[in-house]
Amino acid sequence: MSVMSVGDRRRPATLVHTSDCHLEKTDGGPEQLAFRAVIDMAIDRQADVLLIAGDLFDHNRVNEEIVVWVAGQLNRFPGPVVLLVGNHDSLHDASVHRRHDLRDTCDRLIMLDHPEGKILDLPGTDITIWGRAMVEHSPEFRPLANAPMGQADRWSVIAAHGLVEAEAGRSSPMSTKEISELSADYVALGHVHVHTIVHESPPTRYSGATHVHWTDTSGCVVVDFIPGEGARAQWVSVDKYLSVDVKAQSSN
Ligand SMILES: [Mn+2]
Repeated sequence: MSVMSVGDRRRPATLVHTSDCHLEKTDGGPEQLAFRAVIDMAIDRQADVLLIAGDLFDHNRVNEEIVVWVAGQLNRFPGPVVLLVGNHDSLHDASVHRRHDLRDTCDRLIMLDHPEGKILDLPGTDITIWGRAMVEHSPEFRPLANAPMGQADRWSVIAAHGLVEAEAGRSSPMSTKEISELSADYVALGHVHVHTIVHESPPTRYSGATHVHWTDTSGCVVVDFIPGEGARAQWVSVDKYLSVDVKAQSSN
């Protein structure tokens, strides 16, 4: 169900939802181009919040060069950036996020870094985001377990990285039943690389990877929170921002 009240006083807000950026190489390739383009689009649209729903990095051994580049990109966005980890950058002891804490260089970055879940009230907005940090990508990890009830005076967003309607024994499972019982205005998923509308109420989507190799598309989901109506989500191509040569540029 969606959280809705008569006389909705929540301020309108726009959230950019991306995931599965799989950043690793610093060769100015399609992953870097797409990530940079998502940031440009979010700035252009004056989005209030940028949410990354897991797999920002491709693996836990990425070198410092790409971490520094990512920090530079995130710092270009003027609002809060919320980061959930995924199975490629999960939060175990050898995690890239433990070796290189992006919060050291990104003042506006907030991490959903608690294994049991963490609620964040985002500064300057009426958006609240909850998500559980994945430590091990295993069948026991249930990304939506113990999700809190949304509050009527906040835009409630749930972020999760895993597989909806996974076969038995697959890791990080979520069920359609669980999703339909969530009390939230929007559910932001990561893990599936193709943009997918998973559920209508609450609106639930996989943003898809910032760059999808096999279709050669780059984009993310823009979510507008509209008082009295709820969340209006749309996948947006970032093709028009791809032309700049990333490698030739500094972090700006
Ligand atoms: Mn994943």
